[in-house]
Amino acid sequence: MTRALLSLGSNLGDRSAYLKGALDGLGDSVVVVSGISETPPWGDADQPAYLNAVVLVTDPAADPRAWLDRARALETAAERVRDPERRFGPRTLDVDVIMVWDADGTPVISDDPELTLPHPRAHVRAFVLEPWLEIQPDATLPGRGPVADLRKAADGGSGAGG
Ligand code: PH2
Ligand code: MG
Ligand code: MG
Repeated sequence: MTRALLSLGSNLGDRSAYLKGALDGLGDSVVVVSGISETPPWGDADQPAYLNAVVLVTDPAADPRAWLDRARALETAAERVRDPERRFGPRTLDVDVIMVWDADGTPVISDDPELTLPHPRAHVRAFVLEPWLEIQPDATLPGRGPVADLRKAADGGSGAGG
């Protein structure tokens, strides 16, 4: 049994439908979903506003790599086109793995460049911290501290995307 916290974002096309498609795709793995909020773009300011949410998921077998594969499959199903010139540009669907907990509830820490855990920029992103607090008010980000404190320090606007 592993759990993961995924962040969902969309700022192209029918944003609500893309988020709903992702939640449907996660199916029985979904434990709890935050509300969906419209947020100003981080990173490249020159793009439409996002709809963002986070979702806590669980699976008897999924390891961190499997969560990443599922995230990518959801993005592909949403017809996401990757622009190599614009890493933080607009997208139909972005699914980021923010945290993974192992079978006994211990957070997985990893510096694997393909899947760094916890997500290396989660602590400064209001669009992740705010909905996370909503579903886990006592959450802590390993190495960074209580999510409630991080949320107070994070601004809602500019910052590195990804
Ligand atoms: N994702 C990005 C870049 N900027 N801004 C907001 N508000 N929400 C996002 O999900 C987001 C972003 C690239 O992943
Ligand atoms: Mg991503
Ligand atoms: Mg992202």
